[in-house]
Amino acid sequence: MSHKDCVFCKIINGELPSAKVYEDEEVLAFLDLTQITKGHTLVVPKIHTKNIYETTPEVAKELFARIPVIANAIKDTYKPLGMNLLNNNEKAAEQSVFHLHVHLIPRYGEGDGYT
Ligand code: DGP
Repeated sequence: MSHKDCVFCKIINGELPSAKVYEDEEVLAFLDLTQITKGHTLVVPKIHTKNIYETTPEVAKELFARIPVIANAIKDTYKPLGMNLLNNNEKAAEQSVFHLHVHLIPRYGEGDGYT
């Protein structure tokens, strides 16, 4: 189910463009607009749920099950030294898009711009 005002639902539906990193029936991964570091990617379930509080175990399982393969694709492409996974829930925790997502943030050592 998609939400008409949700920017990630629009990306999933193809109404808005994105630089896709990975896609299957349940999950889409695409480059984050902000590129906190090179290769910064968002992994989202295609089913709209607001965040970790409101999702289901099934959706969370589908989402997290894809992350190793996506993380390795980013690792092979960008050759980072490491990678942070980040999931923000609610405004107080910096969530700005209210469609569950996980940030994959490649790290390149001191001075990579992410603190
Ligand atoms: P968060 O603050 O955790 O809710 O992260 C939302 C991220 O979504 C933020 O890093 C910027 C990114 N973002 C917002 N709108 C778009 C968009 O239209 N396209 C892409 N690729 N990323 C977006």
